[in-house]
Amino acid sequence: MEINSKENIYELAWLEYRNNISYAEKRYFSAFWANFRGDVYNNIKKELGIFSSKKWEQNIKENENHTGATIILIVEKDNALGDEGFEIEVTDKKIRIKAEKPVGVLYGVFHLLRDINCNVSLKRYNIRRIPENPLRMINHWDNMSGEIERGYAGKSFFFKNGEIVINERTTDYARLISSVGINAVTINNVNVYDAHELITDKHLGELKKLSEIFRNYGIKLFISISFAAPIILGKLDSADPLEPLVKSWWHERCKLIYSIVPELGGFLVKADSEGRPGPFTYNRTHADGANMLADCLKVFNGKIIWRCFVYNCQQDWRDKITDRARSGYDNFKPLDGEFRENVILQIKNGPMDFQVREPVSPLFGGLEKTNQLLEVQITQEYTGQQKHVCYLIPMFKEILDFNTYCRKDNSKVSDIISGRTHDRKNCGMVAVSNTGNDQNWTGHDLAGANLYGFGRLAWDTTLSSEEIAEEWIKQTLSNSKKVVKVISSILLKSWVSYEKYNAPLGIGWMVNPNHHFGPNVDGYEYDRWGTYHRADHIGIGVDRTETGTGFTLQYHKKNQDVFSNINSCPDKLKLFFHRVDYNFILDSGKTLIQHIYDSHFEGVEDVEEFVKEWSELEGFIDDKLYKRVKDRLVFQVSHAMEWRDVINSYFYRKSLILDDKLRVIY
Ligand code: GCV
Repeated sequence: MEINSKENIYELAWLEYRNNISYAEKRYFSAFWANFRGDVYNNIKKELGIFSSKKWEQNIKENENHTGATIILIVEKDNALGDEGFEIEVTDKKIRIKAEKPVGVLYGVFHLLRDINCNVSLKRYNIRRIPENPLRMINHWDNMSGEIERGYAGKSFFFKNGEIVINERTTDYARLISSVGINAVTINNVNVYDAHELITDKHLGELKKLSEIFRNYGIKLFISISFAAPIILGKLDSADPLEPLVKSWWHERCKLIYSIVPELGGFLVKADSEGRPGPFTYNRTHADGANMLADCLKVFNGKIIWRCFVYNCQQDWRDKITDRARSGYDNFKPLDGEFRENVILQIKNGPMDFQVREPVSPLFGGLEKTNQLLEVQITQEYTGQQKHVCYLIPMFKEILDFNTYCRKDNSKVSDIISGRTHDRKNCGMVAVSNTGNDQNWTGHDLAGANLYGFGRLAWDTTLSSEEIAEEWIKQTLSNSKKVVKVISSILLKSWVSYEKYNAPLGIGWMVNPNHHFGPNVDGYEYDRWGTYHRADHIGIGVDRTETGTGFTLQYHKKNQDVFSNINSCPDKLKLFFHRVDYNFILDSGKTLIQHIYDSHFEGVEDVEEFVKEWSELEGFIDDKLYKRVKDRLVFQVSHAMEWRDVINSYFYRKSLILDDKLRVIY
């Protein structure tokens, strides 16, 4: 349901601050005192006010004397806390939140409010928190028309009919993402179709306003730009990054932009990818392109975030040499060390494109002298489009925990992107947003857990999927034990259940081309935009080892050895790395074909179980919410059945091997 802008009734997701009058910490929330002032201070004051009144219908006032129970907010030197860290200490009379910068205090306040909301006891509460990843970003794929590419939660709340929209929802959004520690956001699509003019006089005034709203919640505004802007806007006949006219056009443009929007964080660029313009047209490298822009932004402290999603999207089916999985590494590894310090390479978690299961991109661990940002997707393009429940935090945890073996120690993905491995500061995590103008922000009510969870995980990658789910449920839906238990159980199983009825064992891509919803085993096999599984009557998969495309060689030795041997390669990725016969025996002891049949039946049974579990919540949560989720789960069952039947029937007809259990396979 789209929000009704006239009534301005927005659900505030995990910032609803449900009433809980009896709670002991109420007494601290009648007074506060701060030793600093400014825009961030104003937001902190507002936040404390909203919390106090929503939770306890109580006013909180600034109190100079701060004699009684008071919240004390302090900005003071403490180098170890850095720009965003904070410390909270609770005594009988005071809650003291200290940071180096006002934004650290803001994060501390959000942390405290979260803990109170989750019923964490404030007895002996004494904590220090510093974010693990320097950059914690959200990318929106919003077009200026108001449509969202791969958006499943309504229209954009940033754009409408070619204009920037700024209203109460903008601030609500800033509050939401700031409260989970997000500190950067791009508002427009990386495919810059209709947003060339964002960097012209026409929109800079509005961008300035947006950047200030975000700044006051500790968030840097970024925008996506087109590499061809000198041609489109400047009427030059080239966008060659080494061409003096092009360089000076960008210099002048950046001066103009920063004269009006001095707070801008920088640009995000998708170049030479899926038809987007880029340096390849001029026989230049991605380093040439990114560095030229980085030089323009350096004086303004701006950053260039440059995507590594570069591949041949028109691979002919007869071409068995090209391997899309190789392309990120092939394109960027040779440039390692050539990028300016204010360039950050944004790398998708896997070498393909946000499939339900992929190995980690070998660029992590491959690049050693380049700033890196891990890109994940919380908009559920390939994971059920927010019609299926699919809690993605367990997937992100696996990615972060992957050991690249690029060093003896500190060589997990989480070490690399936090800067620990290579001692870097311009690095972190980014997610493609799952939000829109739907009243609940994310279409599927349970998809809110992915937005919340991404922020929490980007701040602290050691948090568990269980902890994050529990926090989100308690704040957003209910503190009741039963509700927490049922919804946690559904969320925590949902990714693996989705995987069970999706494309098997890491092969990916068995979706309908273009919109990517629903099963179509040969959709991309016969599409011009080809990505191939090469199934025949004997087996399926592409040999990506040294005897095949050589993709496994892009990993460090230990991983190479695991992935390139069909027996040591984990089942869950077997079909990503190997061509496997239907009769091959997997680690589970089953043949490949029997695994495919069984997992697809199991996947449906899992979702049927979700419906049963959810039904236990009738009367325990808001009725409308109960019904909305129930409807989606019921749909999910029928869609999972479609997946099961299409996939099983395809493999049965290819292999002509009967299911051991003789279930109905069409
Ligand atoms: C924004 C996939 C998606 C595209 C997306 C692209 C990207 O190909 O289907 O919609 O474009 O990834 O990440 O740039």
